[in-house]
Amino acid sequence: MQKAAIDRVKLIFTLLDADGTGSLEAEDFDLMAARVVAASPGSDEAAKAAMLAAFRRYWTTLAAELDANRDGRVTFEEYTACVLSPERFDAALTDFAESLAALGDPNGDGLIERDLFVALMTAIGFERANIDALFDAFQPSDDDQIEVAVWAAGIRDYYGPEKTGIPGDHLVAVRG
Ligand SMILES: [Ca+2]
Ligand SMILES: [Ca+2]
Repeated sequence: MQKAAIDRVKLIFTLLDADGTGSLEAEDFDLMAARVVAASPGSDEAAKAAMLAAFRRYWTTLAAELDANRDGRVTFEEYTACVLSPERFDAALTDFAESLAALGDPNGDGLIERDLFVALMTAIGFERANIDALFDAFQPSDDDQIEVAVWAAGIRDYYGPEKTGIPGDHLVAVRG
């Protein structure tokens, strides 16, 4: 696994541990889903329900595949298996990426405005400067919007062990 992928995985593990216990549990994913939904007041109930369901499904899949000792929590050592063999998580990762991306597009026009993108990513825990750098890397249009499909693909790439020099690396980069 490339260093870039390891750095991305370390960062996302730290953010996914929303309650700071040092490992991932079901509570982390409910907490994160609640934060993201609270940051998206423009989304309708169906979109919010889909987001909650996507976070829970993500946790269920992670736990089923990665909680090797079945103690109800996934440690960092257990978590790294998902980037070592991403093919095992293909369906769950696609669902998660598409649900998160869709939440940024409450009016369903296939585009995401920067303000909402920042709100969502801030809720997950990323830093503002890194969020803006990521948004810019997705090549926003003249009216400062990115395509939902581009973001969904970017989320998937983030977990790709062989990926380097991708937009998602901006989330890891030191600010300055
Ligand atoms: Ca936790
Ligand atoms: Ca475990």
